Amino acid sequence: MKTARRTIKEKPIFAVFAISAFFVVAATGSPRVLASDPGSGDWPMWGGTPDRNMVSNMKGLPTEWDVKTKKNVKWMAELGSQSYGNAVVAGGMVFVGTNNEAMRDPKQPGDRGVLMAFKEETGEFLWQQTHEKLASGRANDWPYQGIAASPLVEGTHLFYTSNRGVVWCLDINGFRDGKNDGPVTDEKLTGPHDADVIWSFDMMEEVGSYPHNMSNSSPVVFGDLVFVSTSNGQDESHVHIPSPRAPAIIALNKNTGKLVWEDNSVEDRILHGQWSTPSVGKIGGVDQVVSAQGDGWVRGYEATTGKKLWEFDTNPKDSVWPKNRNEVIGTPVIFEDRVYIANGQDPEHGEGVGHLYCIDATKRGDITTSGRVWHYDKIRRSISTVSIADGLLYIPDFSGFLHCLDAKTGQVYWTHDVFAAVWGSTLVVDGKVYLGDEDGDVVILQAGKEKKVLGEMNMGSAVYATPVPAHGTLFLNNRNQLFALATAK
Ligand SMILES: [Ca+2]
Ligand SMILES: [Ca+2]
Repeated sequence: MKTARRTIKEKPIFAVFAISAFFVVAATGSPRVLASDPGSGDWPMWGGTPDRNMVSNMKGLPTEWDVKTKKNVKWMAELGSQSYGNAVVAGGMVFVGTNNEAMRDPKQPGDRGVLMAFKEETGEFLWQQTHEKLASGRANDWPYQGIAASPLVEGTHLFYTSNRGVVWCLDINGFRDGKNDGPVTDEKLTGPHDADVIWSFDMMEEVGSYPHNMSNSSPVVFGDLVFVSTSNGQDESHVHIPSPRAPAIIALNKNTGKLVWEDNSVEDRILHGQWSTPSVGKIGGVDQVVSAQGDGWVRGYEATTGKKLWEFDTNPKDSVWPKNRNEVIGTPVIFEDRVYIANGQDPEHGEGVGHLYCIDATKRGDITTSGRVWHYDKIRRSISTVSIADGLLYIPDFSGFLHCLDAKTGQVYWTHDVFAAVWGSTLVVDGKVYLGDEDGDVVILQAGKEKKVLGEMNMGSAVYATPVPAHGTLFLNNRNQLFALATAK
């Protein structure tokens, strides 16, 4: 195996999962339609929309800024020391996961996972929810990793997965609306900066999940259901699976938090952990939830019933874990009846070979062969999520190469080396591709078949997140700060 070109700092993985994007196109020669744009100016979930394609119709986002001189920096808010959750924007607020090293409340001290809410316009801190670490330690809840999932906001409700493997539904207005929303009304902390809980679902308790190192799934909603991966995995021996009967994916009623369906097709074949995050979209006329799981397979389910429709193995049959058989950490992207997904490994495992696929998800059963539209093996291990815009697909790999391919054929047009590990994913907006890296650089390239670098800015510390566009502002967190970037008027 090739020696790592980049220094992989000491930290496990999980967090990323929340980090990626996409776009699209157009049917029939009509003007381009970016079907994956949220359409509201908000960015209410990981990926912006349930198909997780990180593309946006927004115009006028900044293409240059300087975090030192504050040029085009609208505001900056301090986060904890490690921030793997990706920001989302909705209801005039920005929500992001981090740890408790920027402690906002002395009554809630020590290492915790923290979800913070800020005012979108000013960066004013509004409220937080914190979670102590699990007593089982790094086996299930790695120190200082904080909240590693991206929240999802629908109306006034916010959903996310905590470091303790609990799915939470909160009121985005907290107690600032003067009302304790239920059914849960017995919160211990009810001040203006505390979270108002609506319901919670403990995946370790309720479905027996044993998260490997961290729970990180970013929820997605369809109808009355909210879907998450359980992160069920191996224990610290990296051999034993304590909970082989726990599901890989669950569907909860979004109003009550009650379990509606679950699936465990993986059983005892988990290679390591399960850190991918599900997507939802209409494929071949059927509303599907698509989930990449711990055996390196991707599975599609009928969203409302949980009926398994298809499954696809992302590894060559002769591959061997962990040498060249991979897990899947990036998020599946759904675009025009196809599913796009790359595989890779925990960053702690370093670099290695990877695979990127375009899958025809209208097929049924084991579609590893029948559903393979194309396969690209020039990618290295990747934990990123593709973006698709104007017929082109963009995806970085963990070795730091950004690949631009024809989305229909898999033909490669160009690659670009950012010379640092990439945990996040691309955002395609206004004819440009934005991508951050572990050295803290954000590169902006021209979208299109010809490679052209437009600029590069450094954020002051590692960027594991993916840029998020909302109302003309670009929100981006580095390891410990959240920036709102906008062209000064
Ligand atoms: Ca409330
Ligand atoms: Ca409440």
